[in-house]
Amino acid sequence: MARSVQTSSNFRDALLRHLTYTMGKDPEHAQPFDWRMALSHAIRDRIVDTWVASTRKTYEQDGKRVYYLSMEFLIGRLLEDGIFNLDMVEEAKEALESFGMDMRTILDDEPDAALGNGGLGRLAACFLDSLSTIGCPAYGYGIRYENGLFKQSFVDGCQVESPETWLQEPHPWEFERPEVRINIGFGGDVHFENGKTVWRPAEMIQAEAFDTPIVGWQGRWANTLRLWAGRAVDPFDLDLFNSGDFAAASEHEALARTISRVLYPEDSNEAGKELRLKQEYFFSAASIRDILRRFDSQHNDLKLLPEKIAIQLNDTHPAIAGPELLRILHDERGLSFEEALHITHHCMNYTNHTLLPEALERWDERLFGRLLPRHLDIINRIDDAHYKANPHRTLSARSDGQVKMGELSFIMANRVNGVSALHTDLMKQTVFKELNALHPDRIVNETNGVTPRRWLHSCNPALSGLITETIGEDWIADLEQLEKLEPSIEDQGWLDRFTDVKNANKAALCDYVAGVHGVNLNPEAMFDIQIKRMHEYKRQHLNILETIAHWQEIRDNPTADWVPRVKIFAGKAAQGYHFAKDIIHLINDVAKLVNADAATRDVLQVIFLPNYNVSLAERLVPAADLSEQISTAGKEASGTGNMKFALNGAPTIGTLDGANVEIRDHVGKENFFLFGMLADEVMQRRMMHDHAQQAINADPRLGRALEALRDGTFSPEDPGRYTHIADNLTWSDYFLVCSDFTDYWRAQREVDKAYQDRKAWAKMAALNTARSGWFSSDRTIHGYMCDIWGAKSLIP
Ligand code: GL2
Repeated sequence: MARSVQTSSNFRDALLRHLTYTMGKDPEHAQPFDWRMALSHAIRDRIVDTWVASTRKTYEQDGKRVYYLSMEFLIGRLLEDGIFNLDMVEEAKEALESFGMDMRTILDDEPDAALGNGGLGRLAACFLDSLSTIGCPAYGYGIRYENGLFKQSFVDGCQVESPETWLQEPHPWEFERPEVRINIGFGGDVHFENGKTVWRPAEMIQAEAFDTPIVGWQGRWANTLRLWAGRAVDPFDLDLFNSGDFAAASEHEALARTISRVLYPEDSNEAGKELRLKQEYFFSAASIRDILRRFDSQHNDLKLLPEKIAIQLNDTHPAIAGPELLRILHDERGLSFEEALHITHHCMNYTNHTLLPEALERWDERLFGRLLPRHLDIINRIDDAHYKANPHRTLSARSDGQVKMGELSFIMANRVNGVSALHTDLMKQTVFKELNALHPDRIVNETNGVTPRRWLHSCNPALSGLITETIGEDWIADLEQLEKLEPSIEDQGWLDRFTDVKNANKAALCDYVAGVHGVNLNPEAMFDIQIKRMHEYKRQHLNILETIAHWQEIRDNPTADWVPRVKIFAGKAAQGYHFAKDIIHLINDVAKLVNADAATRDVLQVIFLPNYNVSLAERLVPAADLSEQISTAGKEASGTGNMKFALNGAPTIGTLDGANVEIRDHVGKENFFLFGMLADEVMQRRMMHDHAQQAINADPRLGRALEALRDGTFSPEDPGRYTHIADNLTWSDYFLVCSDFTDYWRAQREVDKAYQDRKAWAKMAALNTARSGWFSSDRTIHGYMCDIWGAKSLIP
């Protein structure tokens, strides 16, 4: 006891010291921003102690290091994460309160670091947390985008984008490393000189490192997230300046900075843009140089590389790291091509995150050759070597004038993994069918997971508290212990407390929505939530069509015993994805009409919350009653939102797609609302030319809902606004919204029925929590360490 009072007063001193000497403010005049910065620095100091010790230990033990290369790290806010991981919640709160400050206000002042689009980037952030919790020596490498994912707002129901500016205020978590600057070349030509191949780039951009420490649970280990920023090699031309051409004088700097300026906002969908390829090479090449420099500081035999390092390519975005490592080993370090290829192959691994054909990166070889002429030669040689061993044209990383990054990654990698059992199987059957036949042991599965620290302990403190009181706190780093909750679920008193937690979380969400958006939600209603990127394959339009049909039915019979629901949506659409933006507009228009309808508003409300990000997810997930995971089977590689909801006690309504399959296996089929076609049925159904019309003819509810889109019910001021959506669904419907509608409707009515029995529902919700322990990213990372990296924890 005495010790905790002591630490607490020490921490108060630390906070005051940073407020005074780091921020130069007196408590009397300090603003929330000043307090946040002071608190962040005080917390950071503690993290740095662990960080330094972890780095030292890695050098001493010469452990294998894991390098996670990713274009995206959707880390969100860091202060709350740091406080929770250091187990300093009470100390921080008390220290702030002693100055009359409220911790929630201070935590909410931090901008989200939105350096990612969605699941892929958030998975990378969960992995960093797990790597540090487990104590596996690891570095995340990525890009320090000045502008993260755009901010979304609505004007008359339409999505409007504005730049996200998280770096406008000082960012307290990073350490600039001006001594780590690496020149990265582009373009130019390739010469053969004195028996050696030499690439002379035409343009150089400098990559400067910024490090953020990532601390694991209980502050036992901390790894580094190293992000690269673009800088000019010669930032300023004094001659031009003196001659009066001020703009041209800084042009180099401006051009170099564009490389780390913005995150490309396409999710699962890449266009062959030159700047994107430059970004990919920029951060991959800087990372490879850095990895080799660290290796060289401890070793002098390159053959040891595969024993000492494992590189994970997060999708194909960093795939060029393979040819780059090979180039350095062969051209600069003098290894034979075969030896360089052998070493590279044993260091590289590749995670595939999507089977969508438009998302499998391909580059026009003229563009590629213009930017990276030597790499194109090397890819040809890699391809030739592979072809010699396995003469089969379709396996090539180059064909039809394109460089195919998926095939290249597969050929280069020692292990290739999918992100859920179904996705991995489909990978073997479809995109990598032939390559898998040649290398049958290369593909492995590592089903995704989420960090329980952020996605339960910190975002849902009331539930975390109840769990800890029931089974102790070891579950936080060993999530499968949640199964120990099962006996308590049989106890009505305990179940009532579980329900109280959910109700309190819903009430908090209602307060937030009322305060920020001026909309009063009915806290008694079922909170039915679909939050994720907007995409046709995720089928937000299936959800809103069913909502429309349900609304029509309620209007037909307003006095029936309807189960009140609040339908909550959130998610961003890529700027150029017009159809997805029209679906947002439609949902907002439906919300406007339905929420104003006196005949239905007590039992049905619809809301689309703007600017979905990690922080909003942290509010929504704990307050959900029902999780919507309704993608066309075979299209969602895994999903991770589905895991967060189940963990926080929201049963899923979903298709057998991605990790839903494994979630249902774990929570039990009686605790999951299944509907829809299976992946192979989807493929077959698509062969029928009139699948949509057949479905419409068979279900008058669907026909009526589509008719409401056509007749301008939701857009009387512009009656034709949604005709194209109705037409698309009637005449094309690639994602089979119509074909799955009737079964979705059936499953929704089953949900209604189940929700009416509140005790049974509470049990179902609690079983979802108790049985979701397997979906921890700690389990996933243990899988990578064992099956892919051969890496070990350095925490004793
Ligand atoms: C994604 C998949 O679409 C998603 O299903 C998966 O959960 C994540 C993480 O593995 O990866 N692939 C992809 O390109 N994005 C994803 O979110 N953007």
